[in-house]
Order: sequence, then structure tokens, then C-alpha cells
Amino acid sequence: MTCVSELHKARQAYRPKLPAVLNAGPAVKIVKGKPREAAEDREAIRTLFPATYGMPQVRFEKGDQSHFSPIHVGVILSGGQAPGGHNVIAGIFDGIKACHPNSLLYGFLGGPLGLVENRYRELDAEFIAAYRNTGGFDMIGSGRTKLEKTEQFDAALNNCKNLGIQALVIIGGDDSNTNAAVLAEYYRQKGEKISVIGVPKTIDGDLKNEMIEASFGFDTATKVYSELIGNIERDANSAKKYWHIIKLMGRSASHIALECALRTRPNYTVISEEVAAKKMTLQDIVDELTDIVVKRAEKGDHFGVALIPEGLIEFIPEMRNLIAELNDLMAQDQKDIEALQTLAAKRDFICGKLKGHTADLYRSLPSEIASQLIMERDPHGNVQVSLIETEKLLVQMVGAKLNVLQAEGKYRGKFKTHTHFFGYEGRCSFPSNFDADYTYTLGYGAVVLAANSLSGYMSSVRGLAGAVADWIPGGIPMTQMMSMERRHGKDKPVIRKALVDLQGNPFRVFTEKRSEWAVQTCYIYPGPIQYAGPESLCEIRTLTLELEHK
Ligand code: FBP
Repeated sequence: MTCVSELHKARQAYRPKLPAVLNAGPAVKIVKGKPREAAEDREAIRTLFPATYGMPQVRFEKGDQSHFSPIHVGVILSGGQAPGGHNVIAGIFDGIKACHPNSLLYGFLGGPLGLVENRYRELDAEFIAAYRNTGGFDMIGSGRTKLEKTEQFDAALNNCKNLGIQALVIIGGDDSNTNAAVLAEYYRQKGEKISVIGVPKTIDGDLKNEMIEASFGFDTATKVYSELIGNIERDANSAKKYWHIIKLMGRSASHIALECALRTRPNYTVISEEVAAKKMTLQDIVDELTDIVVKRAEKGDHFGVALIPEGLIEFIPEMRNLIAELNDLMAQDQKDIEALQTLAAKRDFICGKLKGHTADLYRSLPSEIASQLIMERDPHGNVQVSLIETEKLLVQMVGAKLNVLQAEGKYRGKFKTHTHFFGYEGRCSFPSNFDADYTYTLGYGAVVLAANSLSGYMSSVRGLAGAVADWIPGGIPMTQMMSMERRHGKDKPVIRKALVDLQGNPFRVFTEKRSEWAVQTCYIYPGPIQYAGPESLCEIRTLTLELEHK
């Protein structure tokens, strides 16, 4: 990496802050809490994870352990990019070197597949230096291979043993940490000494619970999207002639859409979880947005901004049933469907196999959406919602309804639109100071867990809304976060996704304000992430974190 920007140089010089308890290094006391049960489906999870079920949560306190032997650690980055991944690795590196200067760190290349296929490189001080405090996962690459076969587990173990690796750190989202939990269980059952530690990554913000307050990357990604949304709002308010319909990443949960709405106050925001709770149809959403367009037009405002969460389609009850049936169907008949040449032939084949009313719904969808819904699932069985153009579907349907209203003399105006999808733009930004510090601490904490021979734990940090010095690092047993879910047509143990809590503070604040934001123009322009300057600008937390934890 020879040519770097000025900001890149400046960020390389940034020293991430650690909580006070880790300031003297990894020599801390491990304080164990009560044994923990699974979030749901306890009997099923206990049966599937006999060796790692019921472990206690742990936290670190200043202690007197002063001697560590050299430790060899392997690390993989797994799943979608999230700002801060490189700093987890930097934290691990500094942590193991603080344990003992002869410790070694190996990065497996290209995600879980690199671990299975033994593609790796040693990560030394010079190599890591170029990536400190930078976004992206390009240091060692990432991938979405699902680790689920014993041949894969054995190959991974063998590769780790050959490198003398005593601990494997898996940096990933809910699916990747499920991989980590399964691996930890397998190795414990076999009596192998290797520790497997997970690190909570995902811009989606849905890997959280009472102990994991936030997944890393959410802070930076939502700040990037909020900056872009603010810029669009200002453009809309300047030109006063376009409606901008913006789809935001986040796969299932609407945390990103909610955080960005709180930050930027657009005219309309869909929260998928509310759509599901109120059993809203697609037409209900179209009606809501149309109503706002009409009301603003009556004031002479033929412009606006609406946010749509990426996973919306799966939360509309009628669509959810359709997708569930399609998932099972594709798990059985994907090859036959792919072999058919035209969408019409595929539709006929599929409709012949779906239940009556879901077949009718599938038949009624615009052809783009019908074909997007049968695209290949990701390796974990998820519909690739980033490829489904709900924003365009909504524009089409709102436009059609406005035409009807116009003909009836109930609407006078122009509905000129632009659609956007903000997703990949936010995943590799330079991490905010918060994410830089948080990820470094998560990596450092993972080393403490591994050096104390703990396995099947996720590195955790609590108190994130407060000052870094007061953060409380520790570990959570991964089985505590698991429940059973239907994937690829089968019930599988997975780390539970946290959806937007409709009783929670962030959603409450949003609902108190949204009708005002709909008709008035109350936009806020957050501007770009600030890395240097006053704390009031550089240490801003997400509103989600503040409203949930302060
Ligand atoms: P992770 O769950 O692996 O963190 O990925 C999140 C995400 O960014 C989603 O928001 C999005 O739907 C998906 O990845 C896109 O996947 P891909 O990078 O494979 O296109």
C-alpha cells in the first residue's frame, strides 16, 4: 500500500483508546457470573451443544496475572465488510504481543474457506501498520462459506494444529458467529484444546442483546448513510422538484433505517418490524407514502425523502409467507427452476407448486421482483435482499395510485422521483473513533478470553454509551444467544437476530415525531464523520445507543 490519502496517513497515526481495565495489558482477573441458558429453544440448543451449553458470562477486572506463554492465534474475517475489522486484528496483535513478544498471529485468507483450505499469511507488525484504523476487509479478505460439515471442522483443526494455533478468532455477524459456536462445540466435544472466540460484526446492528450493546460497524455505516441522506435532503429542499426514495442496507432488521431517520428526519421511513406487527400489506405502505406526497403537494411541496429498509419485503406478512414457501421450494427444486429458460416458464413451474393464495401473489408481482425473489440464496439460506429493488416497486405503485387520484381531482402535482440504494457505500469507510476504539477493544478482549483458555465465547464490551475508559470488556457464551430457525428447508441453530424493539426508546422517539417530519420539512444535515477536533463532534455515539443505554 504505497499511495495513501492524507486522511489515511492521519488515521494510521491514531492510537485507539482502551478501557481503563485493559490499559495495563491483558493481565486481568476473569470474573465469572451465573451459568447462562439459551435465548429460546433451550432443550434443542442444550442437546446440540452439550459441551458449551450453560457457561457463565465473564468480565475482566484489574488483576495480578503477570506471566503468559507465547500464544499463536488465527483470525478470519467473515461475511459482509464492516468498518473496524482491521482494528479488531490490530487489537488481537497488540494483545498477543503484550502477552508475550514471541506470540504469533495468522490471518486466514478469504474468510472461512481460507481456514478450511489452509490459505493464510502471518500478520506481523509492519504488515498490520498499513491497515490500522482503516475500513475494509482487504487485509486478509472475507467470505461467506458456512462451516457445517465435520470434514471442514477437521481440516480447520488440522491447519491450526500445524501452525501451533491455540485460539481462533472469528470476526462476523450472526451467521458467522453461529459458525464459531458450532466449531467451539465440536472441538470441545473432541477434547481439543483450541479456543474459538467470536467478535460481533455487522453494519446491520442486529447482533445485539442485553450484553452485546452494538455490533461494530453500525456506528460508522449509519454516519456515512446519514451524511448522504442529509445531502440528498438538502438537494431536495433546494431544487424542490424530486422525491428521493432511498433503500438502506440492513438485511432483516430496520436498525439502520431507524438510526438514519432519527439523525436526518426524512418525510417517511418504513420500519419493517412495525409493518409485521401491524400486519400491513404492500398496498398499506403505498397508501401511507401516497398520503404524505398528496399532503405535501397541497402545501406546494412537490419534493420529499423516504427511507425504505432493505429487508422490508420479508416483513410484509403476505410476502413473508411467499418467501418462506419459495425458500423451501428452492432448497428442493433449484436446479429444475434454473434449467427453465424464461421467467414465464419459471413462474408457471413455481406457481404450480405454491399454495393457492401465495401462487396468486407470486403471479401478480412485477416481473423484476418475481425474478429477484428466486435468485440464488446466500450460503446461509438467506434471500439476498440487497438485490431486490423494493424502492423501485414502491415508486411504481405510488405513481400508479397518484395517477388515479389525479384523475379523480384529488391530487394536483408532479411525482418526479429518484431511487437510491445506500449499502456498500458505508461498509468500508474509515471507522469512526467510536468504531476504531470499540473494535480494538474487542480484539484485545478476545485475546484475554483465549489466553484464559475460554472457548465458545463472544468478545463483548458494555457501557458503550459512556466514556471509553469506563467500558466493561468481557465475554458472553455464544449458546446464550442461540435459538432454532428454519434455513434451507431445515431447522438449524442460529444466533438470534435482534430486530427493532417496538417498545424501545429509539422507536418511541421516532413515532412521536414522524407525523411532523412527514408534512413539514424538518431535515437535519449531519455532515461527514469527524475524526479530529472537539469531543462533541468526534465522539458522537449513535442515537440508537444513546436512547437505548443512557
Ligand atoms: P453481514 O451480516 O455479514 O455483516 O452482512 C451484512 C450485509 O451488509 C447486509 O446488510 C446485506 O444485505 C448483505 O451484507 C449483502 O451481502 P453481500 O456483501 O454478499 O452482497
